[in-house]
Amino acid sequence: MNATGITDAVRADFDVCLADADEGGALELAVGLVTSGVSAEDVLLGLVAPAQVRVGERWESGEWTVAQEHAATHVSRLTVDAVASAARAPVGGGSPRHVLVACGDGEWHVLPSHILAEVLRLRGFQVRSLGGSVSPHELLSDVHQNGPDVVALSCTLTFNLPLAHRQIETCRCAGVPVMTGGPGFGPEGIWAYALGADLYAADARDAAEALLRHWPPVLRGESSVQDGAVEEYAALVRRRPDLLAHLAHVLRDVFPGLRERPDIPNIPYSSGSSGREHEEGTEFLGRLLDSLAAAVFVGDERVFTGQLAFAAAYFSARSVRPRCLLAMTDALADRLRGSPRTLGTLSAGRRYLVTREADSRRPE
Ligand code: B12
Repeated sequence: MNATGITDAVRADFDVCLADADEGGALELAVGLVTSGVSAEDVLLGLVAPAQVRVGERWESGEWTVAQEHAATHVSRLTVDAVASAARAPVGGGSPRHVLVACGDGEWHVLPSHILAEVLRLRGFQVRSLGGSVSPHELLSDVHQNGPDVVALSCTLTFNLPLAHRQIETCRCAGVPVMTGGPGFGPEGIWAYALGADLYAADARDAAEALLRHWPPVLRGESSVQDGAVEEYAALVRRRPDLLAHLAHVLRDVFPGLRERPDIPNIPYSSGSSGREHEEGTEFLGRLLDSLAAAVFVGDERVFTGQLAFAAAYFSARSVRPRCLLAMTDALADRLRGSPRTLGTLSAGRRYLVTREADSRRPE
């Protein structure tokens, strides 16, 4: 039991509801906590949010299928809505504080921003929520139409950072400060500040408290993205189709066995894989390339090594030796000789993979 009154047993029961896609059970449990006096904020942040992290772990480890993850996330989404409406609306006082909540371009992890929006509403903010993958153009037109005091931008995936940069710049050019959050912005929001964000908060509670403390938010961020990095990033984006085709070719030679594995996205083959498998495989390789590009853009190799860590764990959990990732970094380095920042990032990726492989061979 912790200070919120949410016990480990309650958490375990909620996990079972998610595993069984038991909407009724989840709602009864979560709303029951609110009616018995636990704050809605504690239920959202102490029950639903950590349960979603466990959902991700079960998917990553291969224990759950994508369909199970979708069903569980749907139940969490319903729970967030029910908990928010079960809580008493705060009494509004003074002039309204307008927050526009949006997900980064390409970002479909909507639930984190949804939880943030509800927590801010519970704290008395007026919130307008735009949902998943908002383009800079859409964001700007909404900013102009609705005049928020601050934009709260959510990013879960690091490879979306260059796109988040465009949104941050767009809002700041319109004179509206940007608060950022989500694991995509790195440890303690390090990459958010590199992209010029004005504020960062680690979770929805910190976000509400920081805004209340520093109201009204002001423009104070400064982007440290370097021109040379933008040039190399742009080159990687331009060459993406060609690099993807090259990677698919290299990996086919190194790992012909991947074709026979229905449990992992098939690396795109010119023949032998269905359209769907081809699409998934291309997406998988594309994410690695996009992480490389994002790392170069932000100027931090950890954006790339973090994605390699995820990919290696994903393969290991499916009994595939992550050596194909090493083949990939080498193949890319071979093609990208004229790009010093990219080469430096690939070398860091290679070092990470070699160390990981050595560690995994070491007896416990
Ligand atoms: C549900 C889910 C999905 C759902 C999202 C549905 C939805 N409507 O949200 C779907 C199916 C769409 C999805 C897709 C993908 N996902 Co997913 N997903 C998840 C999962 C299981 C839960 C996400 C979540 O709700 N977290 C709970 C929230 C509450 O936590 P949170 O992010 O920490 O949010 C808090 C703070 O960060 C903060 N915060 C968040 N935003 C903001 C904004 C501001 C301004 C502030 C101040 C604070 C703030 O406040 C929140 C509340 O306190 C995670 C696992 C995980 N560890 O999170 C994987 C996870 C994020 N997904 C992952 C992956 C790989 C993908 C895909 C690439 C999978 C694929 N297609 O093969 C795609 C990418 C889609 C895309 N382009 O966006 C990986 C990412 C790993 C990585 N390094 O790349 C994860 C970590 C799973 C894993 N362990 O492997 N996913």
